[in-house]
Amino acid sequence: MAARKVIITCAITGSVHTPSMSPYLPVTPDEIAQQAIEAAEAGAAILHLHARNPENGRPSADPAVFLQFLPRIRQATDAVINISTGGSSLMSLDDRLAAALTARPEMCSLNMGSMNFGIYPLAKPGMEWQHEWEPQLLEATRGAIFKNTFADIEDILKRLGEGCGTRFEFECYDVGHLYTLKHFYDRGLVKGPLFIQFVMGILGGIGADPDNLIHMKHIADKLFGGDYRFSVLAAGRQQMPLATMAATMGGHVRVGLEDNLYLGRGELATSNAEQVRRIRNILEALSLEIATPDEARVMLELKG
Ligand code: KMH
Ligand code: ZN
Repeated sequence: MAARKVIITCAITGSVHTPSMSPYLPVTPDEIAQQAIEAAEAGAAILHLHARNPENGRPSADPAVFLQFLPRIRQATDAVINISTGGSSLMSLDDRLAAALTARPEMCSLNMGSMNFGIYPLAKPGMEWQHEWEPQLLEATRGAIFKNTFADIEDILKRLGEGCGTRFEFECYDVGHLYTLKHFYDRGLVKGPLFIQFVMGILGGIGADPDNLIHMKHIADKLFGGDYRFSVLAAGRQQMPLATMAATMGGHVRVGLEDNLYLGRGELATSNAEQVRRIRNILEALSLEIATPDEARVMLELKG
């Protein structure tokens, strides 16, 4: 029997971490392109991308900034491009969709519910900030809602799914989000095979705990039967343990500096590729094979 292939997604920069937290967080278009290309060379089949203001590293939704790195990545790799529609909890929905509507990628993230998204505890006492916006942004998440209403989700499905042929990384931060996804599946607005990202360890969502992963998969099996694939991202230090567990349960994995700045306890990852190599080594040690971008396209029925 052919070996099962595991899809590695790498989330390159995100909008959670800030430049003062790690000198290795890519922020300029050059840095984002270079780290994305290296992550693909290391084995990432899917690159999940956000942009940042090149001047100060603040999360940006500006399509012009995305267009400074997307063509370089597309030219240098055949990785699946996945553009965030989550942006950050402080951006409007129109802003969050602008880059994806311009670039019309094969894949976009789609966040399956409104929630608190607390990153303010990342501001540790005594931290030295390079930019005033960093502590201000973290503090603002204390009073913000990450808004993804039923209407917002339907809007994204219509504009990007129907309009551009984009398929989705369905980001499910709790069990209830699986039922929301099932609602859209039953209405025929989303089609299998679904690619469900179990997002674990965000303050406001389900905890990064093995029991929760087992439960999420159990409910997804019940709701979607064989018509879905799952991947796991765990924020912070549970990133590698839960990714490993996901792969041994038949799933796929997401790593990257968007989700965790570290390689191990007290050791900053010096690049996204370093995390990709780490999970790849673990998977290969378990006799699991890594999916190429084209194999991921077949498994997830992407437009290519
Ligand atoms: N930052 C992650 C926890 C998105 O970009 O749409 C979730 C995420 C959301 O990747
Ligand atoms: Zn993201």
